[in-house]
Amino acid sequence: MQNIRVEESRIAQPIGATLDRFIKNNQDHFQYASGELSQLLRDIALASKVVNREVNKAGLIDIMGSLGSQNMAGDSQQKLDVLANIRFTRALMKGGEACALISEEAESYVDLNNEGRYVIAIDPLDGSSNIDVNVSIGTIFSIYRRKSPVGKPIQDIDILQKGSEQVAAGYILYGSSTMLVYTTGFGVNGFTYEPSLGEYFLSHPNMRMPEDGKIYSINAGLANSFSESVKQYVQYCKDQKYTARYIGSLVADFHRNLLKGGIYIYPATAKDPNGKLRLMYECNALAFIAEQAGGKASTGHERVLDIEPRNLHERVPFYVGSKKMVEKAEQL
Ligand code: FDP
Repeated sequence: MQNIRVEESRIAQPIGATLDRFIKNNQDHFQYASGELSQLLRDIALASKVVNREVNKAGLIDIMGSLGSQNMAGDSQQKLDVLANIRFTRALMKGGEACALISEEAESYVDLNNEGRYVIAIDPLDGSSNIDVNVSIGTIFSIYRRKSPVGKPIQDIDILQKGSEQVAAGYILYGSSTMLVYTTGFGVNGFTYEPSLGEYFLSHPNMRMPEDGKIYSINAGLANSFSESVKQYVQYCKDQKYTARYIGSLVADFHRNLLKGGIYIYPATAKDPNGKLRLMYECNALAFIAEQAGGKASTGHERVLDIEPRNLHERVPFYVGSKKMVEKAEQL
């Protein structure tokens, strides 16, 4: 009897549209040949399921730990970082819609298919220092239209585009559940992965970031090397009795603040005078999502999406989150 009730209540749960159906139903919003972008999003979702499977078995097979090498950003490469990079590269290569891939794990961009119309920038596995300790990690991606003619080799103008030129962006959070959150410039939607069905289902339609919040996320261990203005802002947060929360996984900290309201800051420090985070495959995507959800993203001085990138692995100070909190930090 008890079991029947449990089953009945499960059946009664409303279940959201699958990611595939949602993408299909919403593709008319998109001003270009929409089927291609939809296919790209599906390729990314598929690769994320494979990565999710690997992340979930990480303690059981020998894929944790460092490779002993460094990536382009100078971070120590983890086995799972490299594996995730291979999974996403392969999915995008096979899909055929992308002409180039910019990745945290590769010095230069990867040429994919001259017939492809899209350029992808990706951090295949962000928060790598959390991999070994079973703490949430993520994938971040940006999608751009190429500017040079299709069928010809890609050029710098295709690669070094401003964040405001993104046509879609998203992230996957491998956390207590796995979620895919994305925007194509018409709001932000979140999907939760149902592992037994192997599908993402719409669980967070039309996500909005609270305009103000009470959570601040910053690595307080670096406080001695913050500028006076950042110190002042942190002091302001303490005076307001805000809550400090720092997971040290950008996607996880961002996602929490998106849902609950808050600010994430990675400022310039003595060690990293331009901040630590990478413009092209970390900050731009999250800035686009934040703005689409009613939040804000800034370097402290300018809108992140307005920055003209000078190179693939450029770093910028990053202030992202609830609009009023970012504005306050900018004022100081
Ligand atoms: P990680 O180096 O572990 O990959 O993207 C870099 C990043 O993590 C972010 O995910 C995270 O928010 C930040 O760096 C943590 O840096 P600190 O350890 O310097 O705070």
